[in-house]
Amino acid sequence: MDIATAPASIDNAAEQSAPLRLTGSLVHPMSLSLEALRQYPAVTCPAFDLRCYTTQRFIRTVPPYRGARLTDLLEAAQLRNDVHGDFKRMVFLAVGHDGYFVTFSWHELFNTPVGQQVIVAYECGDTTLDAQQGAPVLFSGADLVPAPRHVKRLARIEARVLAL
Ligand SMILES: Nc1nc2c(c(=O)[nH]1)N[C@H]1C(S)=C(S)[C@@H](COP(=O)(O)O)O[C@H]1N2
Ligand SMILES: [Mo]
Repeated sequence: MDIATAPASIDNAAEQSAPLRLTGSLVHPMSLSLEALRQYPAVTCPAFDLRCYTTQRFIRTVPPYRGARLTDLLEAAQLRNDVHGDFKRMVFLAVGHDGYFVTFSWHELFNTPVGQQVIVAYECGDTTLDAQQGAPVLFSGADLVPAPRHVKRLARIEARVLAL
């Protein structure tokens, strides 16, 4: 019996089906499967060159992503606004399964053109993405250097109100 590989395959199966969670300062925290993401209006972004910010290394040209807007998902989950002005101090963490994470501010998402191009993708070109291919992928299409806010295996979006 191969006792070394059995638990690993169970963990792998669990992670494959793990839904994207929307957590934190929300009226309706949510869990969204790849199928559930398809219930939201689909947007397609242009193909782009993936380039690392740190090294400036060209990684590859990525075909057009198709997915749901992050702002549409957050509107469905409804942001809490417990204290007047909370949105001014609200940030969002986009966390990958490996612990890699990046941030967005409320103003960036809801009050600049950047937010209109932040998508949670489940298709790339002609390919439907599964977890092994990195789905769901968070992608910020207006960024000058796209790799940092291109989060593979997105696990969680957390809304937080910052305090001094
Ligand atoms: N989940 C996750 N996404 C990530 C990263 C990571 O470490 N984990 N690194 C980012 C950075 S800094 C770069 S340069 C690219 C690397 O893309 P590649 O793994 O396809 O080469 O992925 C981005 N997305
Ligand atoms: Mo990078």
